Amino acid sequence: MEAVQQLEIDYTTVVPESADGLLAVVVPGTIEASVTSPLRIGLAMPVLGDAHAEVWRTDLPIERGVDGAVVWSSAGDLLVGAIAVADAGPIAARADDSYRSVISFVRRAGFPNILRLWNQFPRILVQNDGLERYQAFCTGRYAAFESAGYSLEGDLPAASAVGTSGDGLLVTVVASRRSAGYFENPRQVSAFHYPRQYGPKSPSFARASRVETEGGALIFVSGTASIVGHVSLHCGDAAAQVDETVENLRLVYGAAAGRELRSLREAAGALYRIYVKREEDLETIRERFLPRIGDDATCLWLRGDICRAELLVEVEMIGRE
Ligand code: 3EB
Repeated sequence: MEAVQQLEIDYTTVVPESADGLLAVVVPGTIEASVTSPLRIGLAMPVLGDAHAEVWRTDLPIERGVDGAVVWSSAGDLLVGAIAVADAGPIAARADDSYRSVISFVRRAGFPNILRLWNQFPRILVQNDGLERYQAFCTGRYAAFESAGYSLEGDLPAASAVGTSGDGLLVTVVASRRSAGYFENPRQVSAFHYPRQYGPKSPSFARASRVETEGGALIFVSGTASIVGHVSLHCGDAAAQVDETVENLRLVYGAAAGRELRSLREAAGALYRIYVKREEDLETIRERFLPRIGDDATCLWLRGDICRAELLVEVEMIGRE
């Protein structure tokens, strides 16, 4: 008998009609999170290439619900939730509100271990009152984690924060009943230890997280870019940024997998989301990136703004061990 799969993620061009076995679908388009079956998580970013939906399937019975502004779906030990809030007033306050809601919800629901957060909001690099909106977002996120009792060092989930062309803040969460492991990259300063020059409060995320499931370990690698130490490298050079990013992914994935990878091709069946800042760099980035990953890997290419102006590409991964 095949092992029960708690979570399988595929890409399709057509969103399935039936909700059977669908934990969530991540659909490029407007930001939306609703409890219409299955949970539909909008991506306010254009897809570069064939339009694909990311389909999250499970063999386990699914529960779905709404809790305040959080819509959610769970199967076994895993829960997926999303909260969409209007981008009114300061982004720091919206980040603080939405994180408080998410953290309190996952705790009440019995899935207190947050594995992964995706943050999407527009005008990420626009300055307001001397702070970029991304930096303001980081202050609100930090405040929410702090007030929830996080140590903000070694107990933070994997994440990404990407600038969209939509409106509103969308936060998506994956959380577990089981405790998770959190991992860092030996050649990068942990984001939660970035120096003050990157903003008044450091970004609250781990480089990767890992949880055991019925079907093996699930690994989430955070948005990863051309950063060594805490410094962005290869400004203006998309191909060189890909090389640096691939090296970071290889090391972070290896840390979470507990084995050294000679190349990303050894992360069998991994899923990659690639955020490209300027569409004119797409071909350069594809040609450089695709030979570095396995033939069995799956990619979703999106047009999104990266949270440092000089970064042209960011890549995140989901893997199984
Ligand atoms: C970096 O390594 C690039 O603020 O949640 C990557 C992943 C980045 C997550 C976040 C930011 C975030 O600092 C930017």
